[in-house]
Amino acid sequence: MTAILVLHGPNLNLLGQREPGVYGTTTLAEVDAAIRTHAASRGVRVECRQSNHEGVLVDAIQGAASEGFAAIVINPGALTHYSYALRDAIAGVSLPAVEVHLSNVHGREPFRHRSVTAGACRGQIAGFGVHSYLLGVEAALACLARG
Ligand code: CA2
Repeated sequence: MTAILVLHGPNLNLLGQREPGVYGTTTLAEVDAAIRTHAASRGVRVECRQSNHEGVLVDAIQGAASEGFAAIVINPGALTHYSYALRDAIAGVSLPAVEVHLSNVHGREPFRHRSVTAGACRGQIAGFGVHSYLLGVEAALACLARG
């Protein structure tokens, strides 16, 4: 069965607990449950992990292929805007990666308009709340289907 690794970056563990006006009231556990339900409906397995640490995310990306994952869906959080280490990790693996964001980063503060990681991904999905992740799974599957 195809397996997709879903990575959540720094502070996303706070979802549903702070800033509901920006990020909604859905908790990370509920986001992960929605991703798993969607993935099951598409006949794929997902594993969701969150870390507040750049290096842990880099290690997860580097190890994804050997752990049996076929693709990565990643919300790098604020690392999106400045982590060349994460960008290099994504660029350094052969797996397709899809960047997702809950909020529409392009309609927010100027520093959020730039993603240093998206260029190493197949593409970026932003602004659809929890649905961004489900669309991210769909995009990852499309990448796998077309090779
Ligand atoms: O919109 C997104 O998904 C972001 O990746 C979320 C990041 C932000 O830095 C990016 O610019 C856009 C922030 C994640 C932190 O989430 C929180 C949730 C609740 C309370 C505080 C932070």
